[in-house]
Amino acid sequence: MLNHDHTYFYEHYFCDVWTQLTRLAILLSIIGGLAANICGDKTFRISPLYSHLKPVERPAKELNVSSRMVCSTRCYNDVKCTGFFYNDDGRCSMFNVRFHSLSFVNETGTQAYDAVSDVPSDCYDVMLKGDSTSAVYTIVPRDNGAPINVSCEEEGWLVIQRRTDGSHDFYRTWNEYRDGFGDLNNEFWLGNTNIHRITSQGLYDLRIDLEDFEGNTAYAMYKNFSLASEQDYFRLSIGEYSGDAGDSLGGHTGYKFSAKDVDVDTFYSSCAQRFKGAWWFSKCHASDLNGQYLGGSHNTYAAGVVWSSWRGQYYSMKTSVMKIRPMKF
Ligand SMILES: [Ca+2]
Repeated sequence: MLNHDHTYFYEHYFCDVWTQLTRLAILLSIIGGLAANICGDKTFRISPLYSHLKPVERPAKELNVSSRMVCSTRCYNDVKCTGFFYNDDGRCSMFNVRFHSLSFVNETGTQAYDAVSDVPSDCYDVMLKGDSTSAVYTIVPRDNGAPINVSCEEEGWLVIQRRTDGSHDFYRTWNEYRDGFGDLNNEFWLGNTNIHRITSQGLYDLRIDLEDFEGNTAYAMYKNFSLASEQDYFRLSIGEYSGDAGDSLGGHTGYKFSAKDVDVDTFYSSCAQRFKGAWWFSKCHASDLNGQYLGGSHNTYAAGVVWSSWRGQYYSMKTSVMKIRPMKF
């Protein structure tokens, strides 16, 4: 998990000087008929996911500088710079794209500093802005489409599904799963289109937290989670598993999403109808966290809120939370 001990590196460089320069710039812009905002209110914070890593992609600019401060000043003064990587040996790598669209390799002594964006594109941005509490926030994905209200949890996690008490019916139609339903403060599905939009803007981890009725908990993590578009039936893509709940989702990668009125599974009849759920069914499933809320042990094979590698096919979870965050390398 992330280290909470360090304080965020938080800078407003030469703002007094820049405020005056900005006034001059705005004046010149007005005279010149330009609309450029030369001095924004750019601040940098440590990106906790990216320490001792460097991007594989080439930086927009790479400099040798005398200190981290000089590196941040150079990024601050560059309108396009959205963040930088500074290595203790003096290398300053400036980037014009958000870090979670990059791939990384290990490099000792490097730390990432992300420019805090005014409009968060996920809960990790919300956290970098300084809003660390679990609550509902409005984000705008980087496709600049419609804003989305999302439930954020600590450490930058964005919740895409939650079951807690069986208060909401999850036996729903394709369109309901596409658009999302439920209560963001309790039980809900965020919506396949929303999940597709968010996971299309970078590389994301998926974390699944489970709790049974005996008070035991377990989790599963997957690298590189994304959903395809509706044209491709929100096909599931996930990478490497880790955790202690066992891997009950890896076998579903590459499969399309099926709901009670859209059967695109590989079973001779409808898995969604048979088990009253909605999932990336094959013939049918090792997991179905959108199954019926049956409240613990039961007698119907594969029914319920299922994660078979942890509690088997005859057990329905008390709590299920599925959440995503920019990928930790
Ligand atoms: Ca079928």
